[in-house]
Amino acid sequence: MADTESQRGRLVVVSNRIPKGDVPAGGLVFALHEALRGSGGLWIGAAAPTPTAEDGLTSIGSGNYDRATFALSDAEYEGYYLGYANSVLWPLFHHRPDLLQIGEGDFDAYVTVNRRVARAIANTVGPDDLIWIQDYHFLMVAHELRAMGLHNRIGIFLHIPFPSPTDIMALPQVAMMPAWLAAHDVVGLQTTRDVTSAAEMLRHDTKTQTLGQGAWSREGRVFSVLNFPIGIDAAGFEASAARAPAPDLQMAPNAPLLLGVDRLDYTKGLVHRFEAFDAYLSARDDASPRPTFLQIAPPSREDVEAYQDIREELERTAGSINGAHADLDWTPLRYVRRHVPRDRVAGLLRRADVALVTPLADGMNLVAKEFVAAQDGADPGVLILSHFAGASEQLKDALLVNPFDTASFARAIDEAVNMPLEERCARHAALRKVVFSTDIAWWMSSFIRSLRNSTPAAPAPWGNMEIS
Ligand code: GDG
Repeated sequence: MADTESQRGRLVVVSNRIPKGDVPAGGLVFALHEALRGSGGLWIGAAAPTPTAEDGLTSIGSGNYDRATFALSDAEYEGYYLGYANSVLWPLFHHRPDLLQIGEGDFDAYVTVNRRVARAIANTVGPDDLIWIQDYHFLMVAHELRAMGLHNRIGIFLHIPFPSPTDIMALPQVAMMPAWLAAHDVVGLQTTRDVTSAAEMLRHDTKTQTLGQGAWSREGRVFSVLNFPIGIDAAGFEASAARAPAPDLQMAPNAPLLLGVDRLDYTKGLVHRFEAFDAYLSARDDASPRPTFLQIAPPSREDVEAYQDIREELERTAGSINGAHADLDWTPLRYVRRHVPRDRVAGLLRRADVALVTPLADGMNLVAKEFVAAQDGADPGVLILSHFAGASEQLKDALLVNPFDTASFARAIDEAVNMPLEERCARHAALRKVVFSTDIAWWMSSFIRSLRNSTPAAPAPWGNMEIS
């Protein structure tokens, strides 16, 4: 970030996850680190849970910028993180209201943690500091800050989709949502689809008026809801993929490699993907080179029941596909349920002939962009991308599929495996242009510019919300 910007107030970033030691290369955490390294400022994130939690921040590092954690008790971790954030907001925002687990007391824990974070911010910021909140863990923080009388510019970026107007009705706190959003100056979403869903919700709120062009007004406050599609460190990822050692997969030299890389999450469409691969295997010409589909799926949120269910279902499906198609010298589906080092992921994304990025719902999906950056433009692989990934709004030259339609998904795999070089090159060149021109630096500067240019929060009669 330019020096002139840094002189206009500190950047204070809040995210649930914060690196406690070395900052891992790549990903959002790395991007936030890079931004703060340039501008200076403060990064606040959650500490590991302990039996009891006090207010305040604990410094965990300083240098170009400071890092600090807020405390979480074991009970708050259960209620705020596993409960309200990941068993209510996550499924709801990913169009899965059937998976909601509305636990008694979970929302109270969410309120407690959001208030603690807000108090910590209020105690540390100066009037010109910019506050940038990340994601669904902190939907109420800005509202709390306004209640405390803060007039700073506050932005939030939601990394996940915005729920549809019908799904959102399943949220017990739906009536509070417009006030939560209106407490920010800029609400950043991934796609225009998300902006449309948020607009639908705001239009139904009698206290909110549209001002056009993404601007809204509610009880005297003006705020914007805009989309800022997140990108990757495209040049950095391209370089690390190019220098990664070729993976030793023990495959026949001309055999196609299909690759999936996802956190093990029910939103990522892994079972549907396995079923489409099964249908493709059943229909393929036996004389063609035998493909391998490698799925890397490190577990996440294992304490949440829905994640245990999807893990069991995937294992059953993988077993039955290999049972039906494997031979003495061929395992068509390789399922690796563990975290793989980043340089090896980059090497695999470079080696892959086809990437399967087929979530049922996804804010953006960075793997789609990483695959494009990793590929060799002279002989590129093919990206199969779900319509339901936010990335599909930008990456229109991928082979776009509906993951629920197994037969056409299987045909797309066949088309990808057999696509002529000329078409692969043309599609890749178009995708590469998008991935490099809207990279992570572009995303950060677009958001921060929009936040800096927003109207400063006018003093407003801001009462504490009633929580029953
Ligand atoms: C949320 C939104 C949005 C995966 N397995 C391994 C590994 N990964 C890396 C990938 C990629 C990242 O994790 C996953 O990013 P995604 O974007 O695919 O998905 P979420 O984690 O769900 O992220 C999403 C994102 O926020 C950013 O706004 O795009 O929609 O849900 O970078 O490469 N990395 C390593 N080993 C693995 O086994 N090293």
